[in-house]
Formats: sequence, structure tokens, C-alpha cells
Amino acid sequence: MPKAPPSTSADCRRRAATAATCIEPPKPASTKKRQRLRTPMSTHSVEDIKSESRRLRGSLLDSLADPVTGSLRESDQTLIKYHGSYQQDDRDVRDERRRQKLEPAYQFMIRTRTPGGVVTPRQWLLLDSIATRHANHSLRITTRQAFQFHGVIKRELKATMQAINATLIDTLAACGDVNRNVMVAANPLQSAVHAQVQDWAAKVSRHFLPNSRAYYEIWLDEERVAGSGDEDEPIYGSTYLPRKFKIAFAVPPTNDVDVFANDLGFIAVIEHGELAGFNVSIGGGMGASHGDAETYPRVANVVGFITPDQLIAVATAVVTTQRDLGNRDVRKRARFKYTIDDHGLDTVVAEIEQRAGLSFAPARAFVFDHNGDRLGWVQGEDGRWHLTLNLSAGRIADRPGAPHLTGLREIANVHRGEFRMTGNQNLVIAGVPEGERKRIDALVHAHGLDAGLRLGTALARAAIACVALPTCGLAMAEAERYLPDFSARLEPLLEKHGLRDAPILLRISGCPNGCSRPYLGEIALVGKAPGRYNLMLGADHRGQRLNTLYRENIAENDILDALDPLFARYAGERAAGEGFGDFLHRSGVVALPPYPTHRQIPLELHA
Ligand code: SRM
Ligand code: SF4
Repeated sequence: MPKAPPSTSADCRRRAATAATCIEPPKPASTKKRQRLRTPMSTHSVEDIKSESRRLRGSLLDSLADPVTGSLRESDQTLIKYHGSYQQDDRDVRDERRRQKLEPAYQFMIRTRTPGGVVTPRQWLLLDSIATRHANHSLRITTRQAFQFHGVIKRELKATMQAINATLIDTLAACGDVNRNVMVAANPLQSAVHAQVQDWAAKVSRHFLPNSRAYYEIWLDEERVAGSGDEDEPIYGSTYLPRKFKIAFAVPPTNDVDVFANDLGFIAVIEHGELAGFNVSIGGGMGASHGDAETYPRVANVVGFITPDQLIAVATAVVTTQRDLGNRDVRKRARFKYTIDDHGLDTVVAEIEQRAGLSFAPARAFVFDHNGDRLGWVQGEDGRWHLTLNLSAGRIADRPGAPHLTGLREIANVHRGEFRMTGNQNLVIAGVPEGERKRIDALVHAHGLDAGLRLGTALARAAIACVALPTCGLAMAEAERYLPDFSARLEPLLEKHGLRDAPILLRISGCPNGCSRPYLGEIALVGKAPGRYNLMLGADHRGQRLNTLYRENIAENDILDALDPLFARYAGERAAGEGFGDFLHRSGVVALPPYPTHRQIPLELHA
């Protein structure tokens, strides 16, 4: 498939005679202006660091070899993200170490690139041993179907990266201003179409990998060859993308990937049991900053239908459009959603069509019925079974009475199918033959892995929470560690109103960046300060409507007081099958949020 050429100002002028849609990319900021936009701490803008990095090498080797500190040099802290790792410090001990005049307890998070979250039992066993040997004895399933290891110290980094790569999983481009882990509707073994969609996602993930050998030289001791540091980077160029970029594939009627929260989405269109193509959505994103109206979450727009053979050309056209038109001066406004809002949807769509050399066909009808996971056993078309387990916030560890890490190790020892991570932080033991179900069930039960299926409320079983404290440097409040407590506090309220089994969607994020996609929660807590949250209400449970701020900066008791009467009204006044968020809208408790470009997905597509 030919790659779309970079579109520069000169290209634009050349094409202007024929292409009415050509857009002049915004002029790069002068060095002086860029200096102003730098944070006081930084000596280099991110754009400078990228372009001077010799294709993501920087001085990472020197930083790693420095025995004096557990930290990397500042510019290398930016570059290591492209290798799938973040420098962090343990925030639980930050103040104490400051008092003791020690440097922060530096440690690294490592994130895998696992398109669609697929892992074999053998890989599982190796990842488990890495978590135990090099990290903090836990595996963390992320909201984008990847694994994160936390607590890896600098001198263990290289060995950990090598061990991960030895599993035939890599971490390349899991973070940074590039395309991130590609999400796919979980349970691809459920039907032949799911499996086809998974293949497309893997192709797209490979297509957008950076072309640099830096990763292999730094972590895997690949020998440097002539041209190393100067590789051709046909899609990204030397400054990569203005910001992170996210792609997801959904298979209706399930929107378990929250496709409209992604920069680029592909919604499978299945006709007569075959994959006819994809509806394309662009411009989704969750990140926002408190008190900054220039930033906001946004659900993507569905812009048309394509056939599978057009997919790579369209994806490349979208990514290069963002590369050339995205805002490189203000990182907070650099996501594709803002590029679309700044240039106009029609203009951006025309640019994509021009670059891809096609016109989108009208979008085809589709229906999403929910954006959660179906927990428990389901049977696939081929007769094999898939068990989706709910593990609180995706954290897999051995805890008293809940030896989940051990249990899954034992399952991996006997399981012959696959493991699949879901975008809702759940885990699918996939591809189990009928005759093996009993054995898996016994191991699940023996290690308390079924607690998340049996106990608590339906709300608790569907809830997700971002990592937040103690590792996330941006967290303003607890999330993952608060989820079990908050769910337990809600339980008596839900019980009181007969809503124990109501599938209300709760999401908690420790800050407004929105890593648990909180703005798509029917109820969401967004961290403001320790113990204090913005209470957001009213998303649907299909991932198509954003919620709205209901109460700002409140503590737990006020959150419960705010929810109690709303649960009472919902219990008494809801229509049959009506979701909590839909009820809050119908009854006028909340309205659509006031973001400048908030759009709902056009209703006619849901006929
Ligand atoms: Fe995220 C930054 C964790 C999914 C929006 N995210 C971070 C960092 C790396 C904090 C930082 O920059 O220092 C967090 C590391 C925490 C830690 O200790 O592990 C972090 N994000 C996560 C994960 C692990 C949350 C989870 O609980 O699972 C998810 C990893 C996904 C993956 O495997 O790739 C994760 N982050 C998301 C999502 C959800 C999604 O992609 O579906 C979003 C919202 C969607 C979006 O991108 O718009 C998200 N993360 C952000 C943002 C806001 C971006 C923006 O547009 O403003 C930041 C902050 C930033 O980039 O500056 C951020
Ligand atoms: Fe950290 Fe905020 Fe993301 Fe939570 S939402 S992981 S607190 S950046």
C-alpha cells in the first residue's frame, strides 16, 4: 500500500491549483516563543528533544550507565517514553525522603505493546516471572489492553526490557508522541470476524512503529550500523507526532474499547456474517485540565465508511494529517481533537480524503448496546469457551485471601488457549475447550479469582479506575486504591434503593487526564485534591455521550449525599431498561456538557 507523502507548505501550494481542500500547516513557533512555552523545569522543549534525539537515542545509554543517581537525564526522561517506559518516583515516600534529604525513590513503569491485549500462556508465565523478579510483584492490566510493570529501578531496566522482549512482546512506542497500543474488541475468538479485526489491528500497530533501531541498540545490544541515528522515518519524520495518538477497533454491538475516545476509530461493519468494511471515526479524546476551558474531552465524529483494502491508506492519511496540522506549540492543545476543532471537521476530512486518494462512502448503520465487558463464560462460534474475570482495576497481585498472581500462574500452566486483556481492565481466559472448563473453574475458585464475578454490586463489577497514586506523577487523588473502598461505601446505598444489580457504570480517575475514560462514565469521580473529586454524571453506557460536571471538588460524604436522592429517583422513576445516565438526562438532572464542540454520535446511525 503506498504511503501518503508528507504534506508540507510547499506541497500545499503545489496542490492548491487542483485541491480545494489543501490546508496550510500552522507555522512553527519561533525559538523564542517555544522557549516561553517550556515549563520552568525544562531546558528543552519536547519538540527540540525529539528532533535532536538521533531517532530516539538521545543520551539514554549514558543516563542508564550513570551509577550516581536513580534518575535519567531530563531529555532522556522524555525519550524513554518512546521505548515504553516512564520515570516515576514512589509518591508514598516522597515527603519522607525529602525530609531525609534523599533523592526521590526513582523507579520506572514499563508498558507493553500488545495490540488487542493478546498473550499466550507461555508469555503469561514469563511476564509473571518478570513482575516478581524485576518489578513490584504485580501485573497491571491497563485501560488500553496492555500490561504495566511498576517499580523497576534503573539498574534493572535493561534486564527487564530484555526479559520482556524474550517473551516476544515488546514495549516499543507504548508511550510517547506516536501511535499507542491499538485496541480491539475483546474476545476475538468469539467469531471469525472478531479474528479478522484483530489481524487488522496487529497490521496497523506494526505499520505505525517508529522505523528507528534505537530500541534494539539500547536494550537488546544490537550493533550500530552505518546510518544508525539517521534512519528514514517516512510516517513520523524527525519530530514524530505533536502528541500521543490512539487507534481502536470496535465490533458492534459491543463498544468495549470506547472507540469514540480514540483519535482514530474503526467500527467493523458486518453484513451477512462477513466483514464488509469499517465506519471511520476521528477526533476522540478524554484529556482535560481543571479550570482550563481550552481543554476538554471530546467524542469522535463518524466520518464515513471504507472497505478493508482502504484501511492502511486512510489510517496513514489521518496520522500524517495530524503530524502536519497538529499544534506543536502548545502541548495541551496538540491532540488531534483540537486539530479538528481548530481547522474544522469538513476541512480535515477533505484533507484525509485527498491524502488517502479516496472519498469516504456514507457511514453504514451500526448499534452499540454497551461499553462494558460481559463477565463470566461465553461460548464462541467454534464451540470453545471464554471466561472474563473482573480483577479490581486490573491489578494482579497476591493479596491475603486473594492469591491472584499465583492463581493465574497455575491456570497458565494448564491453559492451552490464550489470555486476552480488555479495555475495561478485565482478563479473558480465552479458547477453553468444553472438557477443560471444570479444571479452569476449580483453579479460578481456589484462588479467589471469581470474587469479582460473585460478590458486590453490578456497579462494582463494571467499575474501572486509573493507576493514580503512588506511581503516577500527575495524580491529584487516589483512584485504583480507592475503588474498592468507594464501591463498598456505595453498596448499602444501592442496596437501600434496590439497585444492587443495576449495571451503573462508575469510573474513577486521579486527575482530569482521564486515563479511566471517566467522562464516559454514568458516574465518575475525577480527582481534584487528596480525598476530593469532581462528581460527573450522565454519560450513556454505550460510550457515545459525555457526562457533565454535577458537583465540584467534594469529599466522599458529599458524593454519597449527592448520589443518594438520585438513586432513589432512578429506582422509582426509571423506564424499563433505562440506564442511569439516560435517566438523569431524561429527568433533567443533567444536560449535555458545555464543551465548545460537544457532539453526539448522529442518531440515524443507530437505527
Ligand atoms: Fe494515561 C498520562 C496511565 C490510558 C490520557 N497515563 C498517563 C501517565 C503516563 C502519567 C504521566 O504522564 O506521568 C500515567 C501513568 C500512571 C502509572 O503510574 O502507571 C497514565 N493511562 C494510564 C493507564 C495505565 C491507566 C490505567 O489505569 O490503565 C492507561 C495505559 C494505557 C495503555 O496501555 O496505553 C492509560 N490515558 C489513558 C486513556 C484511556 C485510553 O487511551 O483509552 C486516556 C484518555 C484517552 C486520551 O488519550 O484522550 C489517557 N494519560 C492520559 C493523559 C491526557 C492526554 C491528553 O490528551 O491531555 C495523560 C497526560 C499527558 O499525556 O500529558 C496521561
Ligand atoms: Fe495519572 Fe491522571 Fe492518568 Fe490517573 S488519570 S493515571 S492520575 S494521569
